[in-house]
Formats: sequence, C-alpha cells, structure tokens
Amino acid sequence: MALERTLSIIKPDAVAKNVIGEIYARFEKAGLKIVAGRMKQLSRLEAEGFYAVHRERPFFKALVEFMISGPVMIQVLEGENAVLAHRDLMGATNPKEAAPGTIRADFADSIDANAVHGSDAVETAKVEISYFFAATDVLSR
Ligand code: RTP
Ligand code: MG
Repeated sequence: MALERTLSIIKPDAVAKNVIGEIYARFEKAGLKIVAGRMKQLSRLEAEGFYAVHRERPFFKALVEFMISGPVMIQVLEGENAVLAHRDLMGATNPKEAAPGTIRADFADSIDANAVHGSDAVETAKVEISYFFAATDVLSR
C-alpha cells in the first residue's frame, strides 16, 4: 500500500447545489484526509492551464466555460492509494455510466457538469497539487 496525495475539485455545479459537506463526508468515510483546501473563482487562464492536456479536444471550450461559471472548492486528499480511492468515489466521467452510490451518480447532471474532478495518476496529482497549492499549504497529519 502506498500513502498518496491527489487533487480534488468540487466543480461549480456541485458547489451551487450546496453539497460540499456531503462530498467531504464521503472522502472522510473512505479514510481520505483533507490536508489542504480553498474555495476559488478560477480565471479563464487558470482553467485553460489546468485542463491544458485537453486543449485540442472538442469539449475544451465548454469545459473551460463550465469551470469558470462559479466558485470551485479545491482540496488535497491524502491516504492509502488516494488517487484510485478518490476516482472510485467519483465514479465514471459520464454520470449516466457512473456506478450507483458514487459522487457523480448522486450529484452530477451530465458529462459536462459532472460535479467533481480528481487526478488520474500520482504524477499528474503532483503537478495538479502544485498548480493550486504551495508545499507549505499542504498539512499532513
Ligand atoms: P476530470 O479530469 O474532470 O476529473 O474528469 P475525468 O478525468 O473523468 O475526464 P477527462 O477525460 O479528464 O475529461 C475532463 C472533463 O472534460 C469533460 N469531458 N467531456 N463530451 C465529452 O466527451 C467529454 N469528455 C470529457 C468532462 O466534464 C470531464 O470531467
Ligand atoms: Mg481527467
């Protein structure tokens, strides 16, 4: 088992639905610790930079517009196999395909407005965490 960190974002749709606490509770019940967190209104440049890997994809513009449509809640989660554990809690990208009981099955409306983001690998997580947090902002405990 490996102690990992992953970046989680509660997207504007879920923030607007007032379910930050319900989503945090799922992280905590699964044994993931919130070791950094902040609410933020992303600028267009920040959203484009964060999702730069998708720049050439047809959904890129809509994704950026959605991510800047309201505040997001950004956190670092820490725990055993945190990257995969968090992806399991999130469910499939398209909520129609997400397993019952996952965050996206319960809170997401569409593949575009799908409630949460999670890093997809340990190396990606390192880049994504440093995109939003200084090393001194992440407080392991
Ligand atoms: P995320 O990065 O947000 O955690 O989502 P993910 O890994 O499950 O999915 P990814 O392939 O990284 O795509 C990033 C976001 O782009 C939107 N998307 N739309 N219309 C489409 O075919 C499509 N594919 C992806 C989704 O909102 C996805 O979360
Ligand atoms: Mg992704």
